[in-house]
Amino acid sequence: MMKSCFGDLMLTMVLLASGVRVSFGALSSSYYAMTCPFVEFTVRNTVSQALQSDPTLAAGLLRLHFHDCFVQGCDASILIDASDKTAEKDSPANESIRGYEVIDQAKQMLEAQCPGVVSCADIIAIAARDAVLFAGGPYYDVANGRKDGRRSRIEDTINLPPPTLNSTGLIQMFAQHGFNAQELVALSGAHTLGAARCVSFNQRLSNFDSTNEADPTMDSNYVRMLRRTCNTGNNTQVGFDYTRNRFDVNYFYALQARMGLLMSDQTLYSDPRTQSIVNSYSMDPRSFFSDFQQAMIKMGTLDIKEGNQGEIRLNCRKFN
Ligand code: HEM
Ligand SMILES: *[C@@H]1O[C@H](CO)[C@@H](O)[C@H](O)[C@H]1NC(C)=O
Ligand SMILES: *[C@@H]1O[C@H](CO)[C@@H](O)[C@H](O)[C@H]1NC(C)=O
Ligand SMILES: CC(=O)N[C@H]1CO[C@H](CO)[C@@H](O)[C@@H]1O
Repeated sequence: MMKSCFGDLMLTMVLLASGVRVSFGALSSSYYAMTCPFVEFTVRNTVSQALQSDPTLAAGLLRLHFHDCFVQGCDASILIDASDKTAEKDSPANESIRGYEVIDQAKQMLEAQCPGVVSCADIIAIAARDAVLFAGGPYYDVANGRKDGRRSRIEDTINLPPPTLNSTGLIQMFAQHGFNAQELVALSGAHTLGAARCVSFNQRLSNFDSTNEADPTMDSNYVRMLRRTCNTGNNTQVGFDYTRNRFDVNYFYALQARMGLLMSDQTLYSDPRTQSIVNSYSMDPRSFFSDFQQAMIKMGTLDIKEGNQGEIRLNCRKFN
């Protein structure tokens, strides 16, 4: 490991004194303290500039981290470009993922400062955290030390939840990654940011369950509004809540008003096992923020590659 124990210790003591979480498994808050001290500063500046010209990128960066971590662990496998279109990002599940250029830009600046030191996986984790912060969400400490993976296969995206899953399916899938129902709801709260394309929910608008009707868990005026909007095409985007660039609890209000956009959103309110959690987050934003922080820290540690299991990519889109 390329870092000084002494410097690490000093920083650890400072962080401990300030009550900040210091390490999680193999990861450490001070991982780059000696080798690339301005890593957080650099990523934050890059994200800040990107969001100033396009605030909707906050959602893109947050989703990028989710899709990275749920497939093969947080190892930047999502970033790989494959000329034969067989990488993770070529999966329909990854269609519409945004923010790749922001990661490239941060990586380029970091390569200039400290070549070959900072992993793309760590950049994604920090960028997602900063995106949430700039959108008005909670700040949490990101521990670093993830290595970049050497595998990115379209078939691995089977680990991502489809938007048509009901609560039972979601609870099962999240349990496979070590999350309970409460963490599922907290993480789904990420949909306070961003939008979905009509293709992701139009199966709910008509002929649902072959009944010729819309999904009965949807508000009927909302159904009409969505049908009108989606007439313009399957790629039309609809925000998950009224404030798509603002990290708040409006997503949970939407679920209570039966205006959850995806089946996988509304089902969290239909199921008694998760409805009470939706209700408590809607009433108490602080508890949502705090559970979201904890769940994001946990998500950021899924299947971390250590040592020889991974590498520090020089270009985030290519294996070394
Ligand atoms: C619970 C299961 C989940 C399902 C089924 C799901 C599914 C989806 C789908 C279908 C979209 C819209 C894609 C499109 O039509 O373009 C989307 C967008 C999004 N998802 Fe999720 N998601 C889930 C959980 C999460 C989690 C855990 C996070 C982050 C922690 C997340 C973050 C986002 C964000 C921020 C967007 C908006 C992206 C943008 O506007 O560019 N999602 N999700
Ligand atoms: C959820 O979906 C599964 C598989 O599609 C189905 O078997 C199950 O009955 C559904 N559960 C509920 C509560 O709707
Ligand atoms: C949108 O997608 C649905 C299938 O999900 C398809 O039946 C329909 O023809 C598509 N509409 C347009 C305008 O492409
Ligand atoms: C950004 C990106 O690479 N998106 C790809 C997602 O998957 C589809 C295929 O399903 C590709 O066409 C997109 O280019």
